[in-house]
Amino acid sequence: MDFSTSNEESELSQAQTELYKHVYNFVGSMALKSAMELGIADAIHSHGKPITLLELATVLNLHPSKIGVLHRLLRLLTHNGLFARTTVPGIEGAEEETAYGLTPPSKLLVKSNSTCLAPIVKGALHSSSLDMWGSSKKWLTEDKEDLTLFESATGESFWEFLNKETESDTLSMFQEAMAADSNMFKLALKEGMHVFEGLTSLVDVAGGRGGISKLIHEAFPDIKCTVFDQPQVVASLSGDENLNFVAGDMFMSIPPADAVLLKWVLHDWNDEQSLKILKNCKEAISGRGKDGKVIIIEILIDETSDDRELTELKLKYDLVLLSMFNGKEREKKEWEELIYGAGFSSYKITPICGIKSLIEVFP
Ligand code: SAH
Ligand code: 2HI
Repeated sequence: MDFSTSNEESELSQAQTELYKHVYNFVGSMALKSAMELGIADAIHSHGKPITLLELATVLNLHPSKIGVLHRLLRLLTHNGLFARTTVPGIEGAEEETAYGLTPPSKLLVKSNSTCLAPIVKGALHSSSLDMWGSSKKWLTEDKEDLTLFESATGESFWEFLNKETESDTLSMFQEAMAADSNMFKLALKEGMHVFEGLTSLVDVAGGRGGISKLIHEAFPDIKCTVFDQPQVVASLSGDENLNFVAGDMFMSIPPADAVLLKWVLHDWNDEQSLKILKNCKEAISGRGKDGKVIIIEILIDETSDDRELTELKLKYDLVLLSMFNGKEREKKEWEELIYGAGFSSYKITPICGIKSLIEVFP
């Protein structure tokens, strides 16, 4: 009998493996979420060197019956590069033991580090980010225009949800995630200094708690920075002489300045809303004539220059923003349409931090 697999069979089983990889993508995300909640990266960091399974289980306060579970969780998380597996010498001449260390991505989970993205993991994988996906068929088949997937699933918009009295923890979670992302710009800002040179004032429109403005303020203490956001976000915040917080609605009007910064803002809004925001930005910088500018920090989808994995991440972001806000990540052509549509005359794109680009827009 011939047991060699036929072409048809091997194609079928390859297809099955390929499909299952997509099905179980979520397990990697959930294992990461568990690691973040347990504080595995913090424990390794405090230990100061790679930690053995038993030591880790002890400092994490795990029940002794769960040591095997921790081992299996770490087996996946080392396989996919989130943690590193090494060996340490055994105590008193005993055999060497397996130990777990940090890798570049898990160093970003250490809460005592100044660049920590744990708040992003927490928010992006929180039930308020995930549960709505169960309603996608209902959303796509119902005849309610403009409703977001989030609204279709919960009956309210994501902003309404965040701004409810009872959800102040969720609003904080969201704002902390945005601030954590902004903090990553420390190094990028140093390299992109020229963008801010010569400005006397800057408004950080929808700037949240002012994460990026604080960095700009440190680097350029003479620029008068204004963080402009919704009252419930900035009401309780205070800065100093050259860093102040102003409450308002960017769809109504934006305080005047030499330059406007929009970081991670336009992707929350559809084209019509984004045009309105950009036109208000143009008005805000009009006092400076041709020397004013709008600085946009956002994702640029670029399938020709980016590798497949980076594009995949950007396309995933696009669906996340679609589901939460009917927002979108944009390709160059779409950015151009918005920029010229709002009446600006030119723009310049520079890749900046991780997956984002910096787009300078001139009147
Ligand atoms: N730019 C910040 C925050 C991005 S999150 C950062 O990158 O860290 C988007 C922000 O838009 C939130 O802080 C939200 O409060 C703000 N926002 C939403 N609607 C707004 C409006 N109508 N006017 C001003 N800000 C608004
Ligand atoms: C916290 C963080 C995020 C979130 C929800 C949260 O939704 C994100 O980092 C993502 C997305 O996953 C996001 C990023 C920028 C933005 C909106 C959402 O303007 O509670």
